[in-house]
Amino acid sequence: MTLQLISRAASASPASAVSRETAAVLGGAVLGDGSMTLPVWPVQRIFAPLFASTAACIEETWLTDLPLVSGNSEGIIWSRSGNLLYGVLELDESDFADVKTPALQATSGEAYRRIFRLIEAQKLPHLWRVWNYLAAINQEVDGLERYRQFNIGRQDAFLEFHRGATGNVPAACALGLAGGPLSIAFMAGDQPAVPVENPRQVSAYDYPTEYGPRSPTFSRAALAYLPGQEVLFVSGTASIVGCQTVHPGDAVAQARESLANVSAVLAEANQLSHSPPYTLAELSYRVYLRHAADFSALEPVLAALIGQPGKIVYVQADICRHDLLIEIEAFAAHALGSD
Ligand code: 3EB
Repeated sequence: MTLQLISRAASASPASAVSRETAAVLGGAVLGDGSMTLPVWPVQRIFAPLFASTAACIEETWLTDLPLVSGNSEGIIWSRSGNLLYGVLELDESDFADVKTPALQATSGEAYRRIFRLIEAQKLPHLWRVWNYLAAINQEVDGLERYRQFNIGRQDAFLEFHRGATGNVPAACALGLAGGPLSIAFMAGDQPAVPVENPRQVSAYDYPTEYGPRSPTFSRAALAYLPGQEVLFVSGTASIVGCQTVHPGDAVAQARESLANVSAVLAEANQLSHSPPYTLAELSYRVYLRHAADFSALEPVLAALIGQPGKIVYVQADICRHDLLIEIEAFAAHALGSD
């Protein structure tokens, strides 16, 4: 079985909708101004300005070569192919407001509980990769930043489902958008992914409480296995060394530090991998920039360091610490030998 990530400009015209290879698409995301026709497969809508793109929207799709089974349960639109499941869930915080719990905390807890119920029912209980988007991520509400509220709900759900909140946790990203619901996309499988950490960074699940009452629940990367293929998900990676933000106010220095962290994660992944070494040049990237004005300075720096500008999608989004200006995530897949 193979899983492949394809990025392309998407247009609003119905013609492009017709030409899509629907049968092979497990799911994906559309990024941009939302003007395109929505596809029929599970799609995460990421309404955010794009850079370096002549298109108003970009479509990222996960293609597979096995038959698909699709469903809608727990409010999750999902599709599975072999022992791989991709799902998307959007929850409005206003539907989960209660007097005791901040709405976002209640909503993130509910979202993850639904995800765990679905993947356990589908007997694909191992979460490999999660993509989290929420409005106003850095805004303080009732004395706590919303990202930190999100973290409480997420960790509660992991613990409630006896998954533990350290060690074997999925690769992830968590970004802020201008508005919209809590949006979570995820990939799950029948086998646990192999978590990868970064020796330059404290594991996020071990962050001290100065970064929030509950730690974020994610690993720095995950290696996961399909029949005949190894896939590598590199989590959102930022300018953090140890547990501290470095180079505050300097987007170019943060970009270099973030890529140094991606390189360190690749080196760790390569120790664990069953395939030839992963390189920066082969990865497909999503790069999130807090400030649109930083793009023209950052783009040549990243293009030079990565060497594959065609495989980078640039998106404007808020990062989960107010002093972080950039976050970089990546994906690659390698064929496995028959041994
Ligand atoms: C960091 O390293 C930056 O909360 O799921 C990166 C990737 C970050 C995932 C998450 C947060 C998350 O702490 C932020």
